[in-house]
Amino acid sequence: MRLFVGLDLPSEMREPLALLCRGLGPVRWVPAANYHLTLRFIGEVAPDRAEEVDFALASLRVPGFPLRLGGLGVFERNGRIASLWAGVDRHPGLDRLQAKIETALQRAGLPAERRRFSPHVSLARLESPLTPTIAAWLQANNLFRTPEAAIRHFTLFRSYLGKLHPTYTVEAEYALESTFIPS
Ligand code: 3AM
Repeated sequence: MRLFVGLDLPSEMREPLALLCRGLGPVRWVPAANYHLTLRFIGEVAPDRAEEVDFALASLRVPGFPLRLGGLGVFERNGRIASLWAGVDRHPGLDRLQAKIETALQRAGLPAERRRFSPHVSLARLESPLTPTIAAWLQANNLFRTPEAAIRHFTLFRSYLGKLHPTYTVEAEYALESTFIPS
């Protein structure tokens, strides 16, 4: 099974994100139901390894924290834009959660993640040079910000690859501690 750990976005963030996703011609917009913030991509694992992952994640004790999305950006691959995303305000609570997940998964036997944590919410996938239309979209929406929302749990998602979009299902949810790190 193909797994990743992430945040299921609070409902008050989904609508403002969905409103951004128009006006760019032939790009593959991420369906609103798929919006998430990846904390750790795991990839294909056997069911017994998935159980160990679940056990490791369930043992974490991490406080809740506020999350706010803001700004837009792009990831490039081979000189072309591969995705458009909404940025995330950095917060010590988010960084602590990501670091604890990484440590727990390594202890459970997964190889270390080599890529630096770069929190974002993917909005579109494409394969295109930076066209004037994309540049204008980035500029027009760059002041985008969502309201702040309290994060009280994180999620182990299962991903089923599809022709156009993957489908994500919730394998498990893990409550954060009731203590809360304020903004
Ligand atoms: O959170 P986003 O949507 O940016 O692109 C995949 C998606 O990213 C990414 O994991 C998230 C949940 O599927 N992903 C897919 N394959 C990956 C890989 N081999 C990967 N991330 C790292 N390594």
